[in-house]
Parts: sequence; C-alpha cells; structure tokens
Amino acid sequence: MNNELVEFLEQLRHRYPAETEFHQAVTEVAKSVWPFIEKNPQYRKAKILERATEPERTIMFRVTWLNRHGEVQINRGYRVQMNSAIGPYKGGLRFHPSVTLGTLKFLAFEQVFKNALTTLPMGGGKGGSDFDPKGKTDEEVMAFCQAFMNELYRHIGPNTDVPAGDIGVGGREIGYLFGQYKKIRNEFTGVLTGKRLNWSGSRIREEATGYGLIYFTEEMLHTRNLSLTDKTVVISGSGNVAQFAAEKAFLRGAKVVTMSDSDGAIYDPAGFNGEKLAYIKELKNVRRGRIKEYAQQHRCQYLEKQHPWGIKCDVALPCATQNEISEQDAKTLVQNGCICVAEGANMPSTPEAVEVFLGRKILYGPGKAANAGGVSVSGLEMSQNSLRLQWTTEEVDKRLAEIMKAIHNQCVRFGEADGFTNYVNGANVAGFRKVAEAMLDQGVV
Ligand code: NDP
Ligand code: 2IT
Repeated sequence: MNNELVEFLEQLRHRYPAETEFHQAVTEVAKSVWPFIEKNPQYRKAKILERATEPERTIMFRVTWLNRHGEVQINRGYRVQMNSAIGPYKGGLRFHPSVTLGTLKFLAFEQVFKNALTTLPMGGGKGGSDFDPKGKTDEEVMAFCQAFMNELYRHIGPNTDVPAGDIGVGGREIGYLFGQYKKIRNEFTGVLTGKRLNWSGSRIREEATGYGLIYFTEEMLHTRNLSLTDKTVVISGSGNVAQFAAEKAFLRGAKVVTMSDSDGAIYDPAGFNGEKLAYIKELKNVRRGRIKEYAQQHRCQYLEKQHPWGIKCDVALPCATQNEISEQDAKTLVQNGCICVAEGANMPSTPEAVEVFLGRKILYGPGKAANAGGVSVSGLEMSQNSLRLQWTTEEVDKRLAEIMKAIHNQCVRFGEADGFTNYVNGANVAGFRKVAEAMLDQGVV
C-alpha cells in the first residue's frame, strides 16, 4: 500500500480506535479509489476522502420507554448523517442489540456510495438503536418506536433525511415511527420509506432488495454467458432481503436450498417452491418464529449454529449480516464450485474472503452495488410521494431492473481490467467519483 494511504488510514484509526467495522469499510473504499485520487490532484487538494470519512452530523440520544411490566427501559438511539452532497441523507434504521456507533458509521459510509450508484439524488445516512425487537410484544415495539421518534423527528424531514428499514425494522416499525412523526409535526409527508401500500408506500419496495439482488446477479452471470436457470443457490438469513431473493431466484428457475437465522441454517436439497416460501414468510413475518421450525415441519436438515457456506452451490447470496463469510468459508465455497457471490447484506464478506473471491476470479458483487435495489425503490417511493401518485407494480419493477442494470454497467466501466471485472473497484470508483464531483462543486462545506 502507498505510504500516504497507510498514513491516512492510521490517522483515522487513531481518531476512532474502537470503530473496527468502519475502518474495514473505509480501508476497502480508500484502496480502490486511491489510484483515481492520485490521478486527479483536485480531489487531494480538496481533501475529499478526509471529508467523506467524517460524518456531517452524528446524533446520539437516550430512548426511555416502559415495557409490558411497567418497568423503565433505556436504549440508545443514533442517526449518522454521513454525506448530503448529492441529495438528502437517505438510509435505513437498524434495531439490533449489537448496534454501536461504529457499526452505523460503516453502514452510513457504504450507503453514500451505494446511493450514488443508484443514479437517483440521495445522500447517505444510517441510524438505529441497540433495542432488540425479538420477544417484544407489538405494544412494546410501538412504545419504543414512539419514544425513538420523540427525539429523531427534529433531525429528519422529506428534504433533510429520509430513514427506512434495515435489520429489525420492517413495515410494522416504519408504521409506528411514521405515526409518531405525523402526530408531532402535524404533517403527512414522505419522511420515511418502506411505508405500507395503503398509506403512501411504493409497490415493490418490500421486494426490492431481494429482487434487485437477483437482477444484478443475472447481469453478472450474463457477462459469462450464464444464467440462473438450474443453478443451485445458497442463501443466508431469512428476513426481508433473503425471502425476496429466494422468491425471485426460484421464479428464475434456480434451486434455492438454504436459508438461516442467527441460530442456524436449514438445508432443503429439493429446493424451495412457492408453498415453502410462503411458509417461511408466515413463520418469520407473522409468527416471528425460528427457522429451525421449517426443518421440523419439512423434515430437512437443520445445521445448528452454522452458516450455509459448506453446502455445495453455484451461487451464494449472503443476506443476513456483516462479516458472515470468513476466509475459510470463502475457500470452501470456491472449492465446492461456487462461481458467483452477490451480497444482499452489507459487507457480509470479510476482507480476507473478498481476497479469495477476487484471487480466484469468480463473479463477486459487493453489497453497495448488488443490494442497492432496496434504496433505489426507496428513492422511487420519495418521487411518488412528491408527485402524490402511486405507480403500478410493472412500472416500479421495470425501473428497478433498469437501475440494477445501470449499476452493473458502472461497475464494469470502472472495474474492468485485463478482461476481468473487479466489481469492488468498479463500484467504489463510480460511487466515489459522483460524490467527489458534487463536493468539489459545492465548495468547502
Ligand atoms: P431482517 O431483520 O429482515 O432479517 C435479518 C436476517 O439476518 C434474519 O434472518 C436474522 O436472523 C439474520 N441476522 C441478523 N443479524 C444476525 C447476526 N448477527 N448473525 C446471524 N444472523 C443474523 O433484515 P434485512 O433482511 O432487512 O437485512 C439483512 C441484511 O441486508 C443486512 O445486512 C442489511 O443491512 C442488508 N440490507 C437490507 C436492505 C433492506 O431494504 N432491508 C437493503 C440493503 C441491504 P435472526 O432473526 O435470528 O436475528
Ligand atoms: O442498506 C440499505 O440500503 C437499506 N437498509 C435500505 C435503505 C433505504 O433507505 O431504503
């Protein structure tokens, strides 16, 4: 690595020693864009990378609420407003006990470049809380969401910052958050995305991340004259992204054989069909049960406390969480014949795993490109809210497919060298370039 780059990364580590995931995300982007910055001294002079790694604003607040026993509960809420060079801050909220400022800074940083790739005018942000929705009643989740919004409302708005869902935040939570925002502000606006369809949500938003992931995967496969038909696919996670990735892969003729949650993975060698996927949706979204129940009900293998990466496959779609594919997992996948890894989750592959994929020259689509379909349809939801219109399913799905294609084209344009597309470099350089140009235009702010 170049000395100046090493020094930049060391300084950042020194400034924020505890934020390991943030450093992991910055290191990857900085390595990709460094040669580009060296060729364009105006970016150096304007300290674009230094500015892009310091959030424009970070909000941290106490959230107090009463549980079902009337006991006082205390959580911490966050919103990291990372970069607004190309539009209002935009990005999800994560409710999970593991949430720290470092996690949200990594997610907000990734979001900036992801949103730039979507072709839509959105800046980057991320927020959330260490609140754990698991095991809570609907009333408790509502009490928490209302208390969270009692502080967050002053920092967001349809032209300022537009949050959405992420891990632990789906349609239910967005509803409670929206209701409280509307009550406090006395305004019905597009301040959140992922809203339900009957009160100004967008069609296909729920499906968008998973569907977009499959559209992107198909684009990658097409570059090698391959398709998803008859491919064996392994998926991790069983939440929003995993469910709709599995659904679209199945509709495209692939055989999806695994899903997982934080307790373990199910392996159904026959593959999921419409009926089995409906069971998983009901289990996870309505009953909020554990994926183990699928194995008991459908008499298939349950891999307790395991990831699905040991199962032989052609395509792997990590759709659970960060750093869920280790170097060894990556080696196992490649040894078993996996030709394509596309990330539904944000940063699911460790840097060592990424090295394995790139070294073996398989198709590897990093999250900021491959999972950008979710935020893209969020952008389309914002457009529809401004127009006070709701587009048809066909219209939104068509736009989503076009956006995923455009993202793929950008990755190829900026990532191709010697006949191999390095999608990591392509996504980072294309996203960075757009944000950097806007920052230069807008002066030192
Ligand atoms: P959900 O909450 O709907 O589902 C998350 C899934 O991942 C669950 O199966 C969950 O299992 C599992 N999981 C979560 N944390 C862990 C962990 N620490 N270890 C093992 N398994 C875990 O979230 P989403 O599907 O929305 O998000 C999944 C990933 O996709 C995240 O990385 C998110 O940032 C990313 N993403 C989401 C988008 C969206 O639109 N929702 C858009 C782009 C990316 P369990 O139930 O046991 O916790
Ligand atoms: O990581 C992500 O892109 C999301 N969680 C979706 C963000 C959004 O604003 O829809």
